[in-house]
Amino acid sequence: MSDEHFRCGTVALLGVPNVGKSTLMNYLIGVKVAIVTPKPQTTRHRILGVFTDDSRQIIFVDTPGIHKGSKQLNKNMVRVAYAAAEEADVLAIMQDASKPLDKPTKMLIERFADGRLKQPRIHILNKVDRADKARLLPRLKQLQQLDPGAMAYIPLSARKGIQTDSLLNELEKYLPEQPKIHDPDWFTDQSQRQLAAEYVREQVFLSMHQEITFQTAVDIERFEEFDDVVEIEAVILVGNERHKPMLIGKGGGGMKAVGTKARLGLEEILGCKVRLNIWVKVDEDWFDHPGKLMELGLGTEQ
Ligand SMILES: Nc1nc2c(ncn2[C@@H]2O[C@H](COP(=O)(O)OP(=O)(O)O)[C@@H](O)[C@H]2O)c(=O)[nH]1
Ligand SMILES: [Mg+2]
Repeated sequence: MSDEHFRCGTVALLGVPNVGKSTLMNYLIGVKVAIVTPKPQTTRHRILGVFTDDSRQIIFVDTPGIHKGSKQLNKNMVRVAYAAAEEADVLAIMQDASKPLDKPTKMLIERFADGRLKQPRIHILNKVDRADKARLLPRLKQLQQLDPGAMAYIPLSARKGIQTDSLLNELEKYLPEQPKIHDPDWFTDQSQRQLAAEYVREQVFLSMHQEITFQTAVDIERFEEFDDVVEIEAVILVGNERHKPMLIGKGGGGMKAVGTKARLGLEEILGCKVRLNIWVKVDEDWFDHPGKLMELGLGTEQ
């Protein structure tokens, strides 16, 4: 295809926590660049995932879910999501179609439907693999009433890859005609170091209770590449002394399981052997300190 008709632009993935934004982006680009867990607020910062084929390059911006929360970390996360929306060419607003439309989702839709942001809006009804088919049509109608000005309403399953091609084709229509911005081999803005931190955090999120995961962050203190192995030293920060033994587990078993699973994932994405050492450190209330958040890459300037 000649460059003349190539389309390239950015799509902000927006929605309340847990609707499947990160799952969708990973599925579309074919690599897990954004971690996924059943816990809300898994995604903490903006992550780019780039899909490229012969005729288009779609730069997805995965965002933290838009939610309420009083801590500085919550506020930063929501700010990051709105900033991504302002800069995007298209807004993809996602909801979980397997559950009744909840109030936060409704408020979010209304907020974008007011037209303050001029970009075209496409609504995604995710998790249709788990949704009651009879409820889908009324749900689509309800959505059309909430946001009659949207360009499309697309039911799909990010996990199963159902109808995701329709989404790509629909998104493409609203991207500017311009040559690709990124090299087709480049699929994310996440550094290997960031991926390492996120893969460890994913395992902590999967194994621990939500009360603990919110207060957990991962910092990579050393990331060193050798010919056939990458050595990584990771520190898991917990916000409370009580959480440390819970995380480490009996005889260190909890930590060992987290380490093994994170290492296997990293070996796959980095394509080489990984030696991973993990330490746990207490840093009281790190999630409410703007300076500490900046240090961890969780400030608003990202
Ligand atoms: N059944 C089903 N589950 C999904 C689908 N997409 C995402 N999920 C699950 O929903 C949870 C939240 O997904 P995630 O991508 O982290 O949501 P995010 O917070 O919006 O980024 C995870 O447990 C996913 O496996 C889907 O299409 N079908
Ligand atoms: Mg996410």
